Amino acid sequence: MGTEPTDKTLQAAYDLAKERYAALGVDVDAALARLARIAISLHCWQGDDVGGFEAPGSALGGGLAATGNYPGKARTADELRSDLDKAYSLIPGAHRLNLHAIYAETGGKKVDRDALEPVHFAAWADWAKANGRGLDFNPTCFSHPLAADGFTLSSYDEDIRAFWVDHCIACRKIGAYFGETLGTPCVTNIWIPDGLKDTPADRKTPRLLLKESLDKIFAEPLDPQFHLDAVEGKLFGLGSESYVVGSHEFYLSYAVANKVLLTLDSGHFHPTETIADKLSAVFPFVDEVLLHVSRGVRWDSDHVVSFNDDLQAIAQELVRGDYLGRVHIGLDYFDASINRVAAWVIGTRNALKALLAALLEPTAMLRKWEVAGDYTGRLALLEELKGLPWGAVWDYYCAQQSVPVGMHFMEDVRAYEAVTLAKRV
Ligand code: RNT
Ligand code: ZN
Repeated sequence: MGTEPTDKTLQAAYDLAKERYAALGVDVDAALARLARIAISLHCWQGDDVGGFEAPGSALGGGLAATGNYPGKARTADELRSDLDKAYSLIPGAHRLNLHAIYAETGGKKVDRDALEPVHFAAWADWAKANGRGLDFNPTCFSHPLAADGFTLSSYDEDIRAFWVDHCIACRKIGAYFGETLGTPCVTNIWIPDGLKDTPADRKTPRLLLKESLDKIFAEPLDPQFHLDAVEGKLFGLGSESYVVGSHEFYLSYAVANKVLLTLDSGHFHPTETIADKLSAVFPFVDEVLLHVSRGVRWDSDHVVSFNDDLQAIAQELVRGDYLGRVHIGLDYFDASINRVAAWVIGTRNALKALLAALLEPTAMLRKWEVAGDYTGRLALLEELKGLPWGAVWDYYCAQQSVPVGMHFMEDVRAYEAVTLAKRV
């Protein structure tokens, strides 16, 4: 891993990088100041493979799968918070936490999901407040007996629908409590697994039922200062290969018609589709977007976020379109085959690196050449930019934010694994 670069070498590399960017008219200090204001919502569920604390060993449903059995997964909320604290300490900037309803703390009492209340999340809110973190939230419409046949809000069974409507209403109240307690709006995101393995005879009725359920859930307006609603579609899941009730077009239309946020999960589209291209297409019609930054690999939509072309294109669109003020950036992946704390750290640092690289782009120059029809110049510059020393800027930013520079975060991860995770057997 080498030795930690000295402040002097970091500073020297940064100064050289600044000069290179200044030659293109890019203000590096301003880019770092902007980056420091971006809060990414870390997904709590990477810490325990989307298990939650309802019942020990409860099976993951809804066509989601976390493969691998790396030792040390969090078994309690205290362990999960401890793991999160470790992860945040290795990520530059101030970030949020995205919770799921199955992470309620009910003190050993069985509380079904339609009866959840803010008090069951008080410890999370206290922890968030003490650490200056915002919270986001999600109803958990899977891994439950009433979701066992694959249908929740769009079920033909009225009682099943009512149960999940009540759960989502309970979750909005919990989200509003987070927003009021922490003074930053909580985004509560609805994703349901509803769909069919094989070709349906009726695509229409479940979608009408879903619309009806959503209308009931959102009937009570909540103050956007504290609470925002979002809806997330998907192309297919395990067991819903042929039909997903809550498809992209369904929720895009719902979000536009009902003024809720649209969630775009980068793993939820055809492999050659990118959500980068969708941002400028939906922003004229929706006020705000929630991103689930993820990475699809063949059948899976939830690999650890990698610094790949897709991620960079998303970050570029956010910066070029000046959308950072209208987007809530969340992560969504679950890898159980590697150290789970490292998975958070690597994915979040990658998302931040991509945002930094985008903030360092000479956007005005690129646009000028494009408008003038100089596509050759545009290509030449875009390719040159890939080799510019943004890494020196990133290293400097990590040091400035008092987090490990480069691979040194792995020393902390390994020490935490040896001292804490290894004892969880
Ligand atoms: C599933 C959706 C959803 C979940 C989380 C756990 O395909 O992406 O966001 O990953 O709710
Ligand atoms: Zn998602």
